[in-house]
Amino acid sequence: MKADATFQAPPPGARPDWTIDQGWEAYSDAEHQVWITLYERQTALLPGRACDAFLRGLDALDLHRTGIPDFARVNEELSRLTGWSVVAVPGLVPDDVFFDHLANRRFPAGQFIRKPQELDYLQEPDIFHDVFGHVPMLTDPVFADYMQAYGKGGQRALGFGHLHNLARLYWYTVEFGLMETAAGLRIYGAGIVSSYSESRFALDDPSPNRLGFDLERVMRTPYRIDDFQQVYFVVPALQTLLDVTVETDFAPLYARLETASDIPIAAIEPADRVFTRGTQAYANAGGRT
Ligand code: HBI
Ligand code: FE
Repeated sequence: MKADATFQAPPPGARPDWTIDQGWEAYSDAEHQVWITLYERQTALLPGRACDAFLRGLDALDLHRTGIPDFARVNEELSRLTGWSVVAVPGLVPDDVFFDHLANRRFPAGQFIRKPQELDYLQEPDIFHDVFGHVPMLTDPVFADYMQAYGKGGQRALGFGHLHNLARLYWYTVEFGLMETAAGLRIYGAGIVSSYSESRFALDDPSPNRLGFDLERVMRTPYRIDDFQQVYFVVPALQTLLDVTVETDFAPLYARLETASDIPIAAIEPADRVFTRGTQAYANAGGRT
């Protein structure tokens, strides 16, 4: 059972809810410069690729200025728009702590920024991924409600011992989601919009499958954390995420998932709506290595 995860104490200096002070004054010029480099690379790429909600949020929060944003300033506007706030954490936090923050409309963001020599790939979410990638979407009222609903759902999933299934929903929507618009596919997932290479791969590369979003289907699909995704799921609108999360009774769904097998990562099922039948050439050639 994954339900009774052992209690993890916060690291020294962190509060019981794992938050820390951002310590904005202490960032070095070199750290601010990393933010500016990443910010300018992404914003040159994202018009016509990121969805309107993301681009509007980025604009509304003015995350640029002279480098790493000060959470106190971001929160003034963010809390006014949707009642969300950003809180600083040292890095990954335990699942129950993460969900408690989301359920209370607080987004835990890594306080540190990646090193200049690891601009493109890192293991733990840093402030650029968390703030540039996630926070603009939290200015959208529908997405804001979806994230809170996910936090509450995560708390229940822990109780059911089915977090591994619900985590796939987070992965294939909040982190790597695509949206269908009249102008074509657009990105809303934070893992994509914060990545220079995946912002292009996710939309343009012939390798990955791009399939219509279906909750149960997504929850049966494993994902990879070490390389570009082999499958992306496409929602018709952000409202779909909120509706499906609020309207689904997850208890019988988890009961069905007990016996349902996982779907191989690159498989296309008869019921899938296919936007792209990927070649899988990238993954078959060994991916990043
Ligand atoms: N902690 N800081 C941080 N960021 C996350 O995205 C995160 C986490 N802890 C747990 C966690 N995510 C997972 O529970 C979910 O994404 C499923
Ligand atoms: Fe993330």
